[in-house]
Amino acid sequence: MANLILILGDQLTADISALEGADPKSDQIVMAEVHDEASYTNHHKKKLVLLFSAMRHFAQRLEDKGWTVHYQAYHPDNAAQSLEAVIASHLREQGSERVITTECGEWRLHEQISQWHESLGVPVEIRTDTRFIASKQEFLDWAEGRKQLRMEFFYREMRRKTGLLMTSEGKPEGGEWNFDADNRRKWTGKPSAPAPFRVEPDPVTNDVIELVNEHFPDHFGTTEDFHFAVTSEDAERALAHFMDFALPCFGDFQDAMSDEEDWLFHSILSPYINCGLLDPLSVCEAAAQAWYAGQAPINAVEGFIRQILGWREFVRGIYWMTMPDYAKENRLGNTGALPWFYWTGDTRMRCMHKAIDATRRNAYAHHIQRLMVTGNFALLAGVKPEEICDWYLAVYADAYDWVELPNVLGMVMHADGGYLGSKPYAASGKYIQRMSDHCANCHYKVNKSTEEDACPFNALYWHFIDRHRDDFANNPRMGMMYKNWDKQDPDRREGLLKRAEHLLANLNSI
Ligand code: FAD
Ligand code: DLZ
Repeated sequence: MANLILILGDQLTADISALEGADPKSDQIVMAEVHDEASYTNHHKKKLVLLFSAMRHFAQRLEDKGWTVHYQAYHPDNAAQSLEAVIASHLREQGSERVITTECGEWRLHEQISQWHESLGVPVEIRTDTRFIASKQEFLDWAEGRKQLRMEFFYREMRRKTGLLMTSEGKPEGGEWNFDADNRRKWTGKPSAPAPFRVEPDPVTNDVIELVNEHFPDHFGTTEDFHFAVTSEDAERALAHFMDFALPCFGDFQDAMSDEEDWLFHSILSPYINCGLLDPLSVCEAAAQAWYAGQAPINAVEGFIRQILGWREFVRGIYWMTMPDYAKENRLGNTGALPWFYWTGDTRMRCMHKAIDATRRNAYAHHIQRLMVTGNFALLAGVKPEEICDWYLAVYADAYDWVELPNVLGMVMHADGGYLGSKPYAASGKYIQRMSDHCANCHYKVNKSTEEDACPFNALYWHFIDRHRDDFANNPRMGMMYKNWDKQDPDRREGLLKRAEHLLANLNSI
């Protein structure tokens, strides 16, 4: 029986489950650049280049291996502008009897594909995505009956399951499960941060850059200086580059931010892991190997592995356990609009400007910029979860709903009631000062609170604490904050609230 095998833009993995047992002599593959996928959000131009170029290279690879690949390159005049329309037209042409695909990552498209057997009139086999370390069912089984779902405990299960950083007696290597306490150093320029791994665009990528500039001019960001890997070989080289030059310092400076350096000691691997060019488990194994070989310390290796084995798997589990209702959550009742400077970087707050500008140029900002700068500001400013989620989905090369949504709606906005953290990651300017050198170059003064040139994070922080007393005063991890707030001089409290009200009324001109 001839099958039509659909491979999506984030399924660029040679052993993707949709290809299991397939026969290159009879089965045919479909891959398509389509308007519907390219424009369901205002994808960063570099993300479009990455995906379209990686898809083209992957299709070529399959053809070289003897597969017939029907590849649709993007054109606004293509008759088929959705994946369903592409599949429908191939079914008509080839007369295939069945469609096979691997489950897709996002609820939106998953819902559509789940209905295809009816609309297309042929069986559609949707296979498990085996690239994740925990299946959806495994996560549900783990979650069942637990009062609280905490990443740390799920992570330990994943360590046991994979044996990563585990002794032969079943104990965590280094004697601890988690070395985060060692991972909070500020970076003051030493040791110097490695240059990020670069691949110069080949002719395929250059064609895509031209296409994106021509047909997606209004999308966020720029294609300039595109240097992402677009093949699995180059993504493997990016992994090796990280292991050699950044992993040893990854832990120490994991939470640091710099006015000068966009990438610090982060891996910049998420764009590749998420679209299938790198396998998450192999990445973790490579990191563990670096520790056993004495090339990186335990705090770095454990911290790195936890991000993938713990956080990445955990957010995916939460997403599929709670969707579609999850996307509508807004437990803090936020109604604020997203300030326009999120799209321009045009703000006098140095840390916000730096994070947004890096995002515009690179389609990348590291975790602490996302969480404690742009995220923290949206939380304190009471931005509607939907608006800030749309922004995060648009602006990063690694953004897909399944991973972006829990991180933003849950971790940043605390809009889900606390799956991603037992308290909100709200912080004043002091945190940013402690972890970065931005404040020294800022128009605003981090040591001031109520004056016109006081760091906006300060008054907004206390306003957040004050206005959410009912939500958090009984949270044991927040009690100290309320004590601090209550014991401040009433005039000072009033001054802080007034300053915050002024900021909230004038967010676009901060
Ligand atoms: P590193 O710091 O080198 O970490 C290693 C790897 O761990 C990453 O490549 C990634 O695969 C994984 N990882 C780390 N933290 C997380 C996390 N919280 N959730 C899931 N995986 C994690 N990650 C995405 O892949 N896509 C997103 O759309 C995304 N949106 C985010 C939005 C917000 C508000 C926040 C706070 C975090 C978001 N993250 C997202 C998680 C994290 O910030 C990125 O994975 C990380 O910055 C990618 O850069 P890196 O590869 O250099 O990561
Ligand atoms: C993100 C994306 C983009 C921009 N374009 C395409 C595309 O043209 N064709 C395709 O098959 N996939 C694309 N993708 C990835 C899909 O949107 C992705 O499979 C879903 O977001 C599910 O994770």
